[in-house]
Amino acid sequence: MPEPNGVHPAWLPPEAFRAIGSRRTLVVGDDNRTRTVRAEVAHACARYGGALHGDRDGAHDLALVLDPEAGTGPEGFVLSRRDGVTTVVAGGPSGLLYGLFEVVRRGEAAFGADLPAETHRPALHRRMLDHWDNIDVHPVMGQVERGYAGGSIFWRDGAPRGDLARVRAYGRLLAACGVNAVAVNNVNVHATEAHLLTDRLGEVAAIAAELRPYGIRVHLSVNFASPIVLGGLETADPLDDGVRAWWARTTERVYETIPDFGGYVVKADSEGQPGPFAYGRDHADGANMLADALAPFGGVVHWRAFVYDHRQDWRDRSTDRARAAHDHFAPLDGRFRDNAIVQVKYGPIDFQVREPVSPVIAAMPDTRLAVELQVTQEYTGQQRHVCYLAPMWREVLGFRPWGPDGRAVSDVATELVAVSNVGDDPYWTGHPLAQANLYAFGRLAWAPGLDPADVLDEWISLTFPGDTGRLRRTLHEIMDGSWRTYERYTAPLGVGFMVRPGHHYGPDVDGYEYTPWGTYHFADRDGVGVDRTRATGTGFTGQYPQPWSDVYESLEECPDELLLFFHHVPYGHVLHDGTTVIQHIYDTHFAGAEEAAAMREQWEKAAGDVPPELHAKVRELLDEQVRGAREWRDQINTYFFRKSGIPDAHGRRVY
Ligand code: BDP
Repeated sequence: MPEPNGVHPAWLPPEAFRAIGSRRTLVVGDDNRTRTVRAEVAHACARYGGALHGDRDGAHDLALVLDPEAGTGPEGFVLSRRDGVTTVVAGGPSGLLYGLFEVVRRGEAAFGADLPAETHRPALHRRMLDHWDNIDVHPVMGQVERGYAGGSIFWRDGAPRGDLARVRAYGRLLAACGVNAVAVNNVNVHATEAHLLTDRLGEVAAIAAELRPYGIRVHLSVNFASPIVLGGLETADPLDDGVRAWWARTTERVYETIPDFGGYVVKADSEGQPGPFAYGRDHADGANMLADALAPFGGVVHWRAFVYDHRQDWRDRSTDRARAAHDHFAPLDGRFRDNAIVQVKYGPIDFQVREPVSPVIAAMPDTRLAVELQVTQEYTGQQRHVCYLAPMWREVLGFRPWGPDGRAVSDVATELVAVSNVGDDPYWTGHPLAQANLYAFGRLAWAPGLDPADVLDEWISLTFPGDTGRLRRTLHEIMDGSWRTYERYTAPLGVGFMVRPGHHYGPDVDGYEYTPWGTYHFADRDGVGVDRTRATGTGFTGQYPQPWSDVYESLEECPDELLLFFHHVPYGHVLHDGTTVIQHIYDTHFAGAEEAAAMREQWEKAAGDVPPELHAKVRELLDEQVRGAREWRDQINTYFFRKSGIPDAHGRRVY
């Protein structure tokens, strides 16, 4: 498919289709996604000399067959190879599309040795990206809230961009990594954006029309106060008949315009957004009211559990932001409708580089849960630093809240959602290597057990098909460990934040320490960390089931990387590896900054393996990463040296 002008084809350059394009392919089926499959194959054949058939009797090398009897579910497919023919049989049209992209991923290997039938099905049934895009340029947050890849691909300066080819190219990229839902606008729904639900719905419909052929449904963030803001009602009380009727009518109109509309996303009673609390109602009342409006049309509401008091008294040590989501939501388990999905951030605080898995995930057995990740790197380098996040997500998805014999997070969640890192940047994601995070999100949502290094390999071979193996080695050296490198040079041992307030880029150890946001480290001359134990702290450890509740409570058993999340300890406290906390801080910060410098050196080897503009862009960003890592190192080390008075055991300069 042709790329919109000036846009990098990311993981679908024309060469990725060479293996298919040079063969004879049969495509059977007739619906919008099969037509997409056919168009993809035809385009590849036009380039590489292969042929597209519709006739089962003709000779072919690849058969892509839609067969409702296949028993694979709507998105699954069976892939096999026998007698010189590779076959994909899919039970539904989206399955055919995913089967095509699986063949693309395998390239020539899909046409080699025989392959016994393999059934592929997504582990998580909805794999969704939340765009925090605004229509207007927000005075503080800009066009895309926490967007580090330029403006929105949907809107510019208050109006639709009209670049629908780009939206379609985006849908194609998402389908190729398995994403099947997109919420198009910011969860903080400002005045202009609220209108997308009613008089500006046509703008959403236009996006939906481009994404539909790629099996992606469109969702909308809505303002809980819409009946007042848009409908002229006096209340938005979820139990009020007039309010319920307004939502029912409005939702009906949405489905008249977009029959396959996915549903609503709601951030309520959080960081200033309106919600049911104003009427003495709870989150289940609010979510169920919207769920009822959506149910007749098969829609769902994603109700975010990111609810906490952002105006807390920092002197009051009994309040704990980490507790908030569980305190609000766990008591409501069992009260949500089947089409109301509670969307929980992976950690209890806010997308930090290291947090324990949110206890809410284990606390709502009778509720459908979506786990929310942040692909946009708000707290992990803002797409100026290389930070390949798949290893972190793999840990989160594989975490077993009830211990080694219990289920994993990926078994408990029914969906995976992430804040998108895409914008109108030519490379889509600002940092060209941040594309790998977007790709990995989709792949892990499809198959949470995938090895992050293998996913990176997939992304590399799809994105740089000409590579002889040298670029792959370089990228693995740079990216495999980049999350841990980022962790090393930023806030230590799970304590989190220490970022500059507002924009959240770069270090400011005390930036949030005496503010109402609830993100504290409590460093003083004797020690650092947040006491969240039941014995002497906020009691947060009690929100976990066993064995984690006791593991986190115990100073001896608590994993080092989360020590300061759960405990306030003296600087001389000895970690499991025998180093003290203060020495660990110095060592990791020196190491992290050195690793960043090594990444920049390694990238030099890639000159000649990637287009020169891409090489130059990444080099420039790595320069910034090296600068940033040193700044973090120096501020963190100096801060803790001054607090503790304890010098570095190796005599390095820490002040
Ligand atoms: C925080 C972001 C803020 C978002 C909020 C959210 O700083 O911009 O509005 O998360 O998830 O991390 O709603």
